[in-house]
Amino acid sequence: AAVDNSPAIVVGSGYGGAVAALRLGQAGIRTLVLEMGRLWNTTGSDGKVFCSTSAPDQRSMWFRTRTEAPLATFLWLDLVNKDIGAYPGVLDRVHYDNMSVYVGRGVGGGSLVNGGMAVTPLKSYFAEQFPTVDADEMYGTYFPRARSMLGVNTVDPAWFESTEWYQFTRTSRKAAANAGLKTTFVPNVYDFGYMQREAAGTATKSALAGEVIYGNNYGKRSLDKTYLAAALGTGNVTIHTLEKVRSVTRASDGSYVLTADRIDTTGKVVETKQYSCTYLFLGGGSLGTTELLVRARETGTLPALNAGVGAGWGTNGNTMLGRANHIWDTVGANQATMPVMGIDDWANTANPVFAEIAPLPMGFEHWISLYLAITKNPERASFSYDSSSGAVKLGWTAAQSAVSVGMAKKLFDRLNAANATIYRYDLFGSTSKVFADDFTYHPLGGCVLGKATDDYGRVKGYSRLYITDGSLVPGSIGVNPFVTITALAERTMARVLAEDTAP
Ligand code: FAE
Repeated sequence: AAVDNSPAIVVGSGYGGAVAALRLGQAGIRTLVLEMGRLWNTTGSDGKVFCSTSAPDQRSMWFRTRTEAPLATFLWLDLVNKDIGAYPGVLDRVHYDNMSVYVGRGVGGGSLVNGGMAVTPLKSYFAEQFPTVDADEMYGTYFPRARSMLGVNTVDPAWFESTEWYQFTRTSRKAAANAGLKTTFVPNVYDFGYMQREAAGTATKSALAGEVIYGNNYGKRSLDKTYLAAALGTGNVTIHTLEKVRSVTRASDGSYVLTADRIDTTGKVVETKQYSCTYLFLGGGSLGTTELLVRARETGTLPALNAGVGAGWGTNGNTMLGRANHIWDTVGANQATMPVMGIDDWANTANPVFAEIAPLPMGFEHWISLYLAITKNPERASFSYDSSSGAVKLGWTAAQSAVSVGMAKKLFDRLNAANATIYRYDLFGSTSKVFADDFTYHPLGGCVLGKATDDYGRVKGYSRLYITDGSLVPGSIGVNPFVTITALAERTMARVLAEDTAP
């Protein structure tokens, strides 16, 4: 097959890939982005790009015949999941032993399906996680650059206090205050001006229509509307969709050679393509990038990759749970899907937890307060290559999840005691499962900065090979991760374009 040559190739179009594509394009470097998911810009028979959360169809999940929503049940009834047709839908749930990982698929990666919470970590914790990175420079230059490019904004506090759509958040805030716990507003990339118009009935509802994990039809500033739109605007960036990079090797002239499978919407491989480039940027996310490199090292296509590749993976301590409120503490039938507040107990060194107050929009009053707790779980796992099946496996154990649960339980036992409330037992499938300890939204690490790469994301053992995504983050960042991933990618691109690509 003919080899298609580009000066630069970017694998994946999530945060890390989008930053790389924009900065390369602006530098005048012709760049090809390879994305395994589809471009989400055409409407289905319902006139919408994304399907609704309450009646999901084939657009919801990546090649599934039934949806796999994080909340499996309600009152132990399997009301939440629906049969669907197999299709390259926008949300994937990747199953490993004891842990499954939610990721976005499509042009924009995780930005298409996530809650939009745009949180900058505590500077001291960032410095603890990234001891070799100049934190002053990050907080002075790259975090502000990332926030401004991502379109981060905050909910109007007066509207927040008065709207029915955030009753659920105010009720959780009150319960936290009763336990002496601090809550804090968190910024988001969803356009809050748009949300207020939704509430006023002057704009089509999206966050106020339950839309989030299967995509937002309006209001969300996903990467296809920000970084990637700007990247295409440079005239130097091209995106190929439904192309999954399968392997990477290096030719004798030092160029990288990629093999990619192009699929159709049934998942059938319709073409296997060969690409080559001088500069290769990996933005396939913690799972995508790590899997590619572990396989490359173990099958000998990039044999000089070091032992840091495949190591240092964590869940950001994710644990989800629900509490049952008293009958007078209503959460409202109407709930916005974009979280705007968290319980911030990170400063509690005995048990650091940051718990996002999550929505559970069911269209009726259910008295449930839902939380996504981010705990300071120190457990890390490694990926390994199974040569008989060709699969890359994750060595995460149930005992490692139990550490996150133990930390979340300490905080919420305290909160329940202060309010004389209890946990919900009916939300996560099997009877009396209180903590969802078997999935994460925040896969981090696998190719940690300074270990698998140098301090700027240059892969050790190879020149002109870079990582720009969540695989650089060492398993934990204490808050929702995409602002950190974006800011680190900005830092990498500034350095690489200044030092490595000069003629
Ligand atoms: P990511 O965004 O996953 O992008 C990787 C891209 O590469 C994807 O589009 C893949 O399809 C593609 N890809 C992977 N492998 C290949 C390959 N071999 N060939 C071609 N393409 C490939 O990576 N974070 C927050 O900060 N705030 C939130 O509110 C939040 N909520 C979340 C809610 C949900 C339901 C989920 C799933 C995640 C949430 N996250 C949130 C996490 C956030 O989306 C995630 O950390 C970032 O998307 C990771 O960015 P990366 O660039 O690392």
